[in-house]
Amino acid sequence: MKRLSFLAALLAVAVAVPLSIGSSHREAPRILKDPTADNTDVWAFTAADAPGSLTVVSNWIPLADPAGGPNFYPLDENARYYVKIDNTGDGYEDVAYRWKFRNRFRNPGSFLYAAPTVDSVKDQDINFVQTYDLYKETYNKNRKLVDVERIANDAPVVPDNVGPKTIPNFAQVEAGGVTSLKGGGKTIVTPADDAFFVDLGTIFDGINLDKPGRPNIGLGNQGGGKDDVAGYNTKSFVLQVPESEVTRNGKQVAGANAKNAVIGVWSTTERKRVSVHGHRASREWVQVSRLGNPLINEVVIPIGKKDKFNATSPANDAKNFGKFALNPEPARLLNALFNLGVKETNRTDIVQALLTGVPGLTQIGKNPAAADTLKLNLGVAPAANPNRFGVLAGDTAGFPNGRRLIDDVVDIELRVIAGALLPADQGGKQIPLGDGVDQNDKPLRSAFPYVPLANDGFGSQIKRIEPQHAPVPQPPQ
Ligand SMILES: [Ca+2]
Ligand SMILES: [Ca+2]
Ligand SMILES: [Ca+2]
Repeated sequence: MKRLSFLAALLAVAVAVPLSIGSSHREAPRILKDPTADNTDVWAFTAADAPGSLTVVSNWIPLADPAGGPNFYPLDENARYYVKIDNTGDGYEDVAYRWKFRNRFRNPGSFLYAAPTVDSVKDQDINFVQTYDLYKETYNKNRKLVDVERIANDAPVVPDNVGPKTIPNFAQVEAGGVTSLKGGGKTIVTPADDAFFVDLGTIFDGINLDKPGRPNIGLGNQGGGKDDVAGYNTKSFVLQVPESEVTRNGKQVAGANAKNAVIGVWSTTERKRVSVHGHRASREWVQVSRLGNPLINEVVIPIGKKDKFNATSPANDAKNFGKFALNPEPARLLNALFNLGVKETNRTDIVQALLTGVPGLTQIGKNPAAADTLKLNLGVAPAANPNRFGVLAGDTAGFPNGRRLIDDVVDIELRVIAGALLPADQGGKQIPLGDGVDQNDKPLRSAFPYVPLANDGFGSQIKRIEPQHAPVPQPPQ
């Protein structure tokens, strides 16, 4: 048991460090210094109340303590925030949605973010005012930008949830931030409770390994985990557009087998790089962060390649990172720790599930690129009774067919790495791995914007640990 404890500690460190906190929160050396540009999770699904539309939730700014005043968590006027869609299977965007923010203070003479009481999203008591334009970009098959259309103009960002004295009815204020889009659909940019849930601290450490009489495979599927993201907010960009806005032929999707049914979704952030040649400065937009499937840059891409991952296109993933998906480090770690006999090499099942797509379900076209985009079949109807294990549990409306807010991607990916998708004669195993956290800490909502309501600053549950000072040594009497 001693050896197991040592290995458990080793694995906890090995996994927890790159995982950091969240699906993609502070995951790479450069982006962790730039939280306003750091995208943390993407969800894409067909909402039960919007069956003919694509719904995307994309979060930026990790681990926002709700009490983080006086400035809270503005989005950056100098960054480009994108949700991108590939509908041809080459890993390049065909449609992209870009948010452009503007900030101002109504009263620069005050230190308050907002004064009591704020009753609407356009209330004059909001001091820090943030608005945005949303642009839809369209690319042709040669990857040339052929159209840019502004589909929302000067829309309000929902203010951060300061507390009940300043904002007595946050839900009402938030509702005013829902903005209709030219071409159909709607969007909102709002603070929200982070819908990602994971037990990091004890993911492999508090999993009943030492319980007498149990084989070493009851790995965390017994519940009892601690959600390390609980209580934190993030900024949620929620976008809901008619399917015809994003499909390759510009038409609604007739069914799961339709040729236009599957799309790949991811988010990116761009910043301007300034180069000075002689006395002339030139500026170009460069990508500083990206995210498709959860946990790829955290646990599949090694630390030395994480910045490169953030800067590159999904179209080049096979060339740049294919070997890391084929031979995933977590498989080796699971074996080192638990001696599970997990297949460590040539994991074409993982490449298929996450990168090329599952044939007949999430594969785009006949010969798609191995690209880290979140593949969604828009023709699959929402499940009447969604299962947090998604496709692994036979619920084909869930991850890795898109990703719903309820999907337990930590447990799913652990089980896939352990061999859940492999045939038995190729090392297939159904091992009940998990982190013991089965759902978000705050309730999801059944209607737009679906994400859990933002935690308020006054009532923040984030525990602060004060530095412990050793007692000052006293001279001997
Ligand atoms: Ca494409
Ligand atoms: Ca949460
Ligand atoms: Ca879980």
